Parts: sequence; structure tokens; C-alpha cells
Amino acid sequence: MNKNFYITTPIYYPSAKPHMGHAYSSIIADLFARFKKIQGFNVYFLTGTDEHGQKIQRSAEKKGMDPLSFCDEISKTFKDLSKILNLSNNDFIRTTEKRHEKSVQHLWNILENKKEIYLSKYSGWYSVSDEAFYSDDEIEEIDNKKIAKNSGSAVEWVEEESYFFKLSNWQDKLLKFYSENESFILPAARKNEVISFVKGGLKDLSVSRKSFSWGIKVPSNNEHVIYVWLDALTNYISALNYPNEKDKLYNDFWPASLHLIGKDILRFHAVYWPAFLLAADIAPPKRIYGHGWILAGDEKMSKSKGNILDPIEIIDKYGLDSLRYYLAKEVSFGNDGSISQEKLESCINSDLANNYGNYCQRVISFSEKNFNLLIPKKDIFSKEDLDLLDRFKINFDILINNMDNQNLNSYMNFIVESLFSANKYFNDQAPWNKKSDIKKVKYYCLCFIRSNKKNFYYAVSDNTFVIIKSIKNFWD
Ligand code: ME8
Repeated sequence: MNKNFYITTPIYYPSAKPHMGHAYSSIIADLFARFKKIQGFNVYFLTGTDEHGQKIQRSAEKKGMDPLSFCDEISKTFKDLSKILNLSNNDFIRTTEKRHEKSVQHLWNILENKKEIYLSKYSGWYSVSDEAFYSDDEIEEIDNKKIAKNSGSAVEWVEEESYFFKLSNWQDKLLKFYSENESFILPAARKNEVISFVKGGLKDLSVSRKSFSWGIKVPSNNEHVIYVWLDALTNYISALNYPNEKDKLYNDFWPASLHLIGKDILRFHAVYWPAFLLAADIAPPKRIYGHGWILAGDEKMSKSKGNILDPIEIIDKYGLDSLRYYLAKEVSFGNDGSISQEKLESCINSDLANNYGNYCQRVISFSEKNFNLLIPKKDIFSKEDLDLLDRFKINFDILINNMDNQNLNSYMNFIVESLFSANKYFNDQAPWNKKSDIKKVKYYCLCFIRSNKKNFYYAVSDNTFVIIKSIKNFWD
């Protein structure tokens, strides 16, 4: 069995400071990475920043800075955030690094040599905010402004010489690939969206720009820079030292186990990326999971809308583990979820403080008072007690299966239900009245805390004691 697991977040645009949406993708990816580690997998976890293209060039110009200095400054805030979030990432890639440029140009040369790329002229709509080309039927006019229907971003008319990738050749091969790899795109509803988009017909894709210069040069024609998405997607292999196919990282970890992304960038990952790779005879990743959006009210939280919650402020106020728990539990994974400080507080109160925290506190202080914190022997159990204790063991394969299919909601529900039933057990047994065998009750309760810690809290966070401490602080 292959015990390597390669997981990635999107590489974020350093056009403005990171917000809760970025923190969300990174925290959930980290949760899966940690879970696989607990299972004994050799995990490689990548995140980073996507630094080329017109969007970054314009953002830098607005600040009166050269693009690289601008990226240096903002990319650092993303890197700092990865530390503040306690991500277990192995690498942080920046697309302005030389190692990445070499990789992208190599991939370009392969595609050009294989005649998958040709020179022509692009005329059509372009959204700088999405860094995406749109066809006529994908745009609409609102208040005299042309916008992309799916994102609401402004589009502008572009006419310029451009290289094209023969995406139209890949329509049938992609459909075949999706049907042979049933769980390549998750969740299922998103897979259907992608399939109907591809069935609707694929046009050749413009993969270079000539009217600005902030990007990686087309090796054979330095008047053109490579389209930022072809550049950005390649980060997933450049970080593994592609094109050095003998490299250990590349050998061990490609194809990736999971690209975790937001649903806004599904088309790039589930259509363009496998087409580029198949055209270059490189295996596509095993899975793309497109999660939903974090909403503020009923709108997407985004830099351009200015409705963002700053993860650093929230962490300063409530602690990292509370935020990680809240995002994993309260945002139904795969769907959009609206978050707020009020909901975060009530989640901390009900689940962490009243439920798990209260439980740990009662059990531990009870055990301190009566047993000097020593754990009694296991031979005092009835069958019912052992069944209760085995709850995790019995469900372990189901839990692993949930996590392997990114069914985070079922996993979280199991944990939360277990917390409730453990609390109920302690109450029903009322060991403080000495009506039941208090040693037995205590053993069960401590086991529960321990297995919960191992199976869940380590996955949510590195340091369970920080959680218990922060829960205690919350009470006090
Ligand atoms: O798209 N809710 O970068 P980006 C949930 N550079 N997730 C959100 C979110 C929200 N409100 N807002 C952002 C790019 N995200 C490209 C990616 S990858 C090769 C290149 C998360 O800075 C989500 O994962 O716009 C989304 O897909 C990503 O940030 C977009 O980040």
C-alpha cells in the first residue's frame, strides 16, 4: 500500500493581506494532513503564493511599488499566517522563485514541442480579478458594467497576439478520464458541474499575454509572458523539483493525493490542469476537492468586497484552537457557510467549554480527588462498559473512510455525539454518589478523553493541552 500522501492548498494571490477564506482552506488542508500523519502516512503538505499576472502588477502599481517588492511584502504576511495557524506544511512556494520558473518553462517547452500550443490572436473578455477569459455567454451587463456571471468580477475587452493551448482536443479524453476516475472531483455536485461544462464544448485556451510583462517569459518568444494559471498550477509539481523526475520528492509524492481548493477555482484545477498534464504525458492528480465559500452574511467573503474577518484578530481574541475547531465543525464542508463572531462564541461555549471542556474538567478533578490521578486496572469491566470503550475502535474504519473521502461533516458529527454521550454517561453513573463503581467510570472517562485526543484533537491541533488550557481559561 502506498503510504505517501501529498496534499496542497491553493497558492494565494498576494494582492492584499490574507483573510478568513484563505485561513479556512489552509486549516482544513492541515486537518487532513495531520489526520494522515496520525495514521502513519508519509505526508507532504504544500502551500504558497501565486505572484505573477496582471492582477498583481496592477495592485503593485496602485501602491507605487515594483511588483517583486510588493509580492515580497505581502507574501510574507501569508507565510506568517501559516505559522500563526500552526500549519504543518513542509514547504511554502512562491511562483517568483527560480526553481518554479525553470519548471514552468520546461512544461511549456514540452507542450510546444508536442504541438499542443500554437500562436494566434485572442479577442474576447478578460477578468483581471479572476485572471480568467470569458465567452460572451458567460458575461452579463449590470449598471452599464460588463461582469462575469459566475464571480461578479468586472471584465474588459482584450485583443492581442497570444499562444493557444489546444484544449478543444482534450474534451473527449477529459470526459473519459472523469468517468474512469470517479472520485477525481469531489463533492459529487461539483463533478457534475465540471462534466456539463466540458460536455458543452471546450475552446482552445489562450495561454500567453503580450500587453504586460509581469510573468514568466515564453522561452521561445520573450515578448509574451505565460498565462498566470498555467504558471500557477505548475507550482504543485515545481515544489517537488519537476522536471527532475528522478527526484525523491517528485517520485514519492506525484501524483498528488489531494488538491484542496475553493469552488471558485474548480475549472482551472479540474479541466485545464489535467488537460495540460495529460498533454505533457504527466499523470494528473488523484483528487480535486472544491469546498464552499465562507460567507459574511450571504455574500462571499472577499478582499474586493471588503467584508472580511481578519483571522489574526480572531485568534488573538479567542485562540487558535477555538478557531480551528469552529471552522471544521460549523462550516458544513463542501457547502457555503456563513460565519460570525457571535456564532464562534456560541460554538466555543456549547461544544468546547460546556461539553468537552466541562467533561474533561469534571473527570480530571474527580480523578484527582479520588484516585490521585492514577488510572485503575481494566479487569473491572462488564461487557456494556467494554462496548462503550470500544466505540472508537469499532468506528475507526468508518472514521478513516470519512476522512479519506473528505466527509468531514460525518467525522465531526461522530466526535460531537461521542462528547455528548460521554457526558451523559458520567452524569448517569453519578460516581460522586458512589452509586456505581467509581473506578470503572473514571477509567472509561479517561479513556474517552485519551481516544478523543488521539483521533480528533491531534488532527485539529498539535497540542491538546493548549485546547484544555484555553477551555479552562474561557471558564475562568
Ligand atoms: O485563486 N471562502 O488565489 P486567491 C472560502 N491564486 N475560501 C476562500 C474564500 C472564501 N470566502 N476566499 C478565498 C487564487 N478562499 C489563485 C489560486 S492555485 C494554483 C492558484 C480560498 O488568493 C479558496 O481556497 O484568490 C479559494 O479557492 C482561494 O482562497 C482563492 O485564493
